[in-house]
Amino acid sequence: MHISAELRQLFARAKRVVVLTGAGVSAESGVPTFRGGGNTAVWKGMPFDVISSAEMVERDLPAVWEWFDYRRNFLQELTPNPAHYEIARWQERFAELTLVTQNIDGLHQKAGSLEVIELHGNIWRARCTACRTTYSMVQEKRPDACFECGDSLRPDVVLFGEMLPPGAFEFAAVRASQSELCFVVGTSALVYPAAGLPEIAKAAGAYVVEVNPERTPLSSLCDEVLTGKAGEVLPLF
Ligand code: BJW
Ligand code: ZN
Repeated sequence: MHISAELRQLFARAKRVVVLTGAGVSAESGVPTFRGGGNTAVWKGMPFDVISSAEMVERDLPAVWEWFDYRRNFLQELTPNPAHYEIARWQERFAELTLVTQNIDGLHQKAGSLEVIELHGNIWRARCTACRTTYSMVQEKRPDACFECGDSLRPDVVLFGEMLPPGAFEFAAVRASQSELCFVVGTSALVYPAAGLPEIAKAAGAYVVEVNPERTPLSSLCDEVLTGKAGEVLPLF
C-alpha cells in the first residue's frame, strides 16, 4: 500500500472533502460486516436481507425486534477504532468535511464526529410505524408502543426497498458534487443510492480514493485504491 505524492498534496490543500463509510470502517471495532465472509449476518438461519426487510417488519415485527435488540446489546460493548478517530480529526483539518455513513451503529459519533449524515438510519432509535415519532434507545429502554398514538414501533433504520431519510441523500449528493477529494471507506459499494455518491463526486471532478482490503465495483472508477484495513490506512494521513 502506497499513498501517492499527488494524494498527499491534495490532502494537504483540499478544502471540501467527502467521506463515505460502510460496515468495513467498524469491522476493526468488532462489528460484523454484511457481506463477504462467515455467517456473521445471519440470525436464526435467516440471512440479514430476509430478517432486515420491509416484508419481515410487516409479517413478524417481534422477530425483527429480537434481531435488533440482540445487535444493540452486542454493540453497546464496542468502541470506535483508529479509523473512526482519524475521520473525526478531519473535521478540524478541512474547511468542510462531509461525513456520510451507511452504518447504523453510531460509532462515528462516539469517536467525536459531530455532523454525520446517516443514510440508513440509526439502530439506537425506534420509530412509530403510524405517526413516525422517534424514540431514543441510547439511555432509555425500548418503549412497548408509541406514546403519541399507541401504535407499534420499529427500528428507525432503512431496509431494502424503503426510502432513505428525507433530504439525506440529496444533501450528500450536493456535497459530493462540490468536493475536491472523496474517500470511500469500507463499503462493498453494492447498495444504492449510497454507492452512487463517489460516482457523483468523480463526475464533478473530485479525486476519489478507496480504502478497502478488497476490490469493489467502484475500484476501477477510483483515482487511487489504498488496499488495506481502514484502521491501519487512515492514520497514515
Ligand atoms: C473493510 C474492512 C476493514 C472489511 N477496513 N474495509 C439502483 C440499482 C440497483 C438497485 C437499486 C438501485 N437503487 C435502489 C436499489 C435497491 C436497493 C439496492 O441498492 N439493492 C442492491 C443490493 C442491488 N436499495 C434500496 O432499497 C435503498 N432504498 C432505495 O433506494 O429507496 C428508493 C427505492 C424505493 C423502492 C424501490 C426502489 C428504490 C435502501 C437501502 C437500505 C440498505 N439497508 C441495509 C440494512 C440496514 C438495516 C440492518 O442493519 O439490518 O444497510 S443493507 C446493508 O447494506 C446495510 C448497509 O448499510 C448496506 C451497505 O453495506 P456495506 O456498508 O457496504 O457493507 P458490506 O458488508 O457490504 O461491505 C463491507 C466492506 O468492508 C467490504 O467491501 C469489505 O471488503 C470491507 N472491509 N473489513 C476497510 N477493516
Ligand atoms: Zn405513533
